[in-house]
Amino acid sequence: MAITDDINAVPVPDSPARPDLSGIVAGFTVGAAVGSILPLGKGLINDTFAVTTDSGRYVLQRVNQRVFPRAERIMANLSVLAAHAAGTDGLRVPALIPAADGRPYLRTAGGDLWRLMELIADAVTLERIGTAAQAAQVGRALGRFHRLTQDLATDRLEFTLPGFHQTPDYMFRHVALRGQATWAADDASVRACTAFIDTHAALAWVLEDALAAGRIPLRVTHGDPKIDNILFHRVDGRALALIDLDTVQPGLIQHDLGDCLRSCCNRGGESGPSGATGAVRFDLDICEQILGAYFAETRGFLTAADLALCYDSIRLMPFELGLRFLNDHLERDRYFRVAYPGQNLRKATIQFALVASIEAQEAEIRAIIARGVAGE
Ligand code: GN1
Ligand code: MG
Repeated sequence: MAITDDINAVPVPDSPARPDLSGIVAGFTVGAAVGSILPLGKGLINDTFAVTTDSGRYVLQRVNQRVFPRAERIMANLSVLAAHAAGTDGLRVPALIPAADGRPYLRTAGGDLWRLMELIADAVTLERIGTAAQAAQVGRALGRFHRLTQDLATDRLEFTLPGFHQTPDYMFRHVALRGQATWAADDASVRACTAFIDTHAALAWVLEDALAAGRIPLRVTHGDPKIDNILFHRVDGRALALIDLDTVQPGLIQHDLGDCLRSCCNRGGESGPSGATGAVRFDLDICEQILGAYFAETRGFLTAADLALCYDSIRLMPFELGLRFLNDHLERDRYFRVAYPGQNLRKATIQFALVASIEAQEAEIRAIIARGVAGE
């Protein structure tokens, strides 16, 4: 199928057969006997494994080509980012291990694309934020990423996922799906979601309008700074790196900030606590710690227009993800990996409940932003 820039299109499926993981690792220049290969992390898009060999530990990933049909762009961006980060403190870019032919990836006969990366030592991910210090580390890490990339010209980076955070596109898709997915029309949860979307439609345009009007610029973004994508030092708890760099591309830092907060301030997690979604709450204490540390790193280059959009970014990103989960449910789970049918719908409901919690605490959140900006 043709490669396309349409984010909603679904080209080449990855081969369904169970891959020969040891054979794949042997195709890279690790030059050592392969020991264990175990699933790693909870990513919804790529397949990820931790590999142990005689010479060290690595991360093996099959890039999901339905989502990233132009994976070579990811590799190009990683090289630019690694060169830019070289010698700086606080932005670690995991090194890619070359395949036997010297390329930074390996393509199997079936067309799958694999890459092998160094595994950052002594690093752990957190299931959720447990302490104020951890929250501050998150804000610091994201702020450093933005600070260290603010002098990296966006035209040096490729768009790995065109349209990724263009919320209006997900709205247009949603409107089309309402007409198509008649099988879901009577479901009470779907109806509750669509009613919520109808009352919030204008929100989808808030950042795109600001960009189009020239009020905020495109900058280098991570694209997916959720809690699972932050590595912490196993002993001292410092944030060591932002990982999952596939979506590093020109974008709006507001997307990153909103996405980070929607992930970290939702203590129940994306799949929610067992039981009612009424318990979903946006945690103000975590928000305050993250923003305080984030603004401490980014003071001096964020503009008044950037800051004025902060609150709207915080409610936009869970809204966008809710839309994306719901759209995927209506498309019968083609994009996000699901553990059971209906999980995307449940996750959509949780994201919309998070938006509602943010809106119920608007005054407090605006006060937190003001304090963070002032450095109080
Ligand atoms: C996806 O693959 P993973 O889990 O890192 C998604 C993000 C979502 C996230 C929600 C390329 O990230 O945009 O916020 O799930 N990545 C892509 O958990 O769509
Ligand atoms: Mg990701």
